[in-house]
Amino acid sequence: MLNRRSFFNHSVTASLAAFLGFTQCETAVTTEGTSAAPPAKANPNSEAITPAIIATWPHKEATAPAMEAIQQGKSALDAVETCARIVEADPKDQSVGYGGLPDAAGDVTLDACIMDEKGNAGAVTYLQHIKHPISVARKVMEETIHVMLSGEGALQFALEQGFEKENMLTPEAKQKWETWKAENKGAPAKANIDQHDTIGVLAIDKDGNMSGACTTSGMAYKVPGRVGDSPIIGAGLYVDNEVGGACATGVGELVMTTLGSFLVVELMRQGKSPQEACEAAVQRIADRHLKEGDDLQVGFIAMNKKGEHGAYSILNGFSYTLHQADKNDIHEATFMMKSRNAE
Ligand code: SD4
Repeated sequence: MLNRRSFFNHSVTASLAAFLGFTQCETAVTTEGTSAAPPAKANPNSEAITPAIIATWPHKEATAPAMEAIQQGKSALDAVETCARIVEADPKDQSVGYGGLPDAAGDVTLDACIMDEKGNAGAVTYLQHIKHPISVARKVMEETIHVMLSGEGALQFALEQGFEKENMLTPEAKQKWETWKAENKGAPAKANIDQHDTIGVLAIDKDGNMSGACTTSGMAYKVPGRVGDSPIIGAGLYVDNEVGGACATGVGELVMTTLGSFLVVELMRQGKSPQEACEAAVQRIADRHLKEGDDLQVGFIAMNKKGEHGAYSILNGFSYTLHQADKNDIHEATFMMKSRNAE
């Protein structure tokens, strides 16, 4: 397997890296040939920071072990991976990993991405048969020169890395898909508010460093081949260790076309609070994409380097989990308008 080290030890390293503009890696090569990434910038506020984890949707069962990992000295990157893996393995969560609802053809295809405190990123899209796409995404980040692998290539890479091929379609998910097929006569699913439960998670560790992860089985009964926002760096997830991070959930098409999570982080960089930044990003989506009568959901969570957080969605019903200062609680996000389906 060609990894960052072997690639950059190759004789064409300098010229190719310059040609391709690999800013992520070019400063990482030492004379010994090791591939240490540049150190994360020291966090000026680290003394004031307590570790924190924020995740989309009610996932206390996942944020608790992730916080435990941080308290034991693990990094924010380890914590977000821990959190995402717990949800990926849960067959009851029908929007993530094992147990996720399939596409229109009955195939469970998974999307995930991860970002560390140095700005490195890894992603997989349209990955089948692997229970932990978030860990494959991390391997892409750490073991290859690439950011994203897709489909069959991603699967082959995962198998080479020692991941096992498994069936991701649970009997419950299969049953739902069969009912959908019978009722919809094969028509593509409409994106509505019931089909979202993607986990996006951000963490601040004891050193004050931030990382993030996002993992999903995507929109239920999607057109085969469809990839959503969740594995797209800047759309489903973005982390800048100097500013903060953001994650998205909901109708991926709306998030991808506004690069929603990047937008939230850039708005925080410009001085907005995490809450103001989430609200402005939702407003941008509404201005650009929403038509009268649309009932489409997008929710953002954000956290800045000070550990301040925000959450906001288009429609009511979006919630998030915040684990901070010994409290691990679920909160309802504020929203722009009520769903037409709301009681
Ligand atoms: C997607 N954003 O694939 C994801 C869907 C989602 O819970 O949030 N599902 O569009």
